[in-house]
Amino acid sequence: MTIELYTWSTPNGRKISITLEEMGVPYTVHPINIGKEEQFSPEFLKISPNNKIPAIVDTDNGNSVFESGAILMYLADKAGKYYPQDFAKRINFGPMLGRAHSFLHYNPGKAPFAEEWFAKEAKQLYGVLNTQLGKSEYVAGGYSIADIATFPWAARHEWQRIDLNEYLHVRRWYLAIAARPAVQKGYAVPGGSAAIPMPM
Ligand SMILES: N[C@@H](CCC(=O)N[C@@H](CS)C(=O)NCC(=O)O)C(=O)O
Repeated sequence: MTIELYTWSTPNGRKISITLEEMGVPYTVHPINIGKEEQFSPEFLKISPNNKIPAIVDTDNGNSVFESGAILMYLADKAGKYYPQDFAKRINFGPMLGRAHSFLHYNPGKAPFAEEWFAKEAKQLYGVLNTQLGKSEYVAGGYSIADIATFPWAARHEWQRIDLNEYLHVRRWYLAIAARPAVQKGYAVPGGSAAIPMPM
């Protein structure tokens, strides 16, 4: 399989480049600079009708897939790797943390109630993750797309005002994932040089 990957340096984009690196699947990167509104170009909208990265085209069959969760399931299903068999374990860490980035990181001071709300949501999510990782080495048993979907969000813990030293199981898991060469390579896509933030 060869994949055309449309992406940018965000948690949702990194989920897919990390997965492709882990699977050893060849892929071509098409950077879509969302800061310059390239996601609204007519060519990109044919692939990603909701004008969001990430999106892929599978050159084996011409299938295009958008929504990071759908792409992870598509790739894991096709490769027969990293797919947790227990459906209840297919979790999504992202959407609330995306709101936390909007209010806490990009627009601090504009909406104090929302900042407080999403900082609390972030703490709650890290608490849930910490409990799960206290029982299991990885999010869903063995290393899987559940870890890959969660990691790039956790990599922005500082933006979410989260101290990983307060979530020691998450910290242990985070350091183990961050040490994987495929994760380091995939994390740097499409820029080529982004380093994974390390907890103090
Ligand atoms: N639920 C979607 C969210 C994708 C998403 O929010 N992508 C952002 C970047 S992380 C984007 O492309 N934003 C540009 C826009 O909304 O115009 C997924 O998981 O793929």
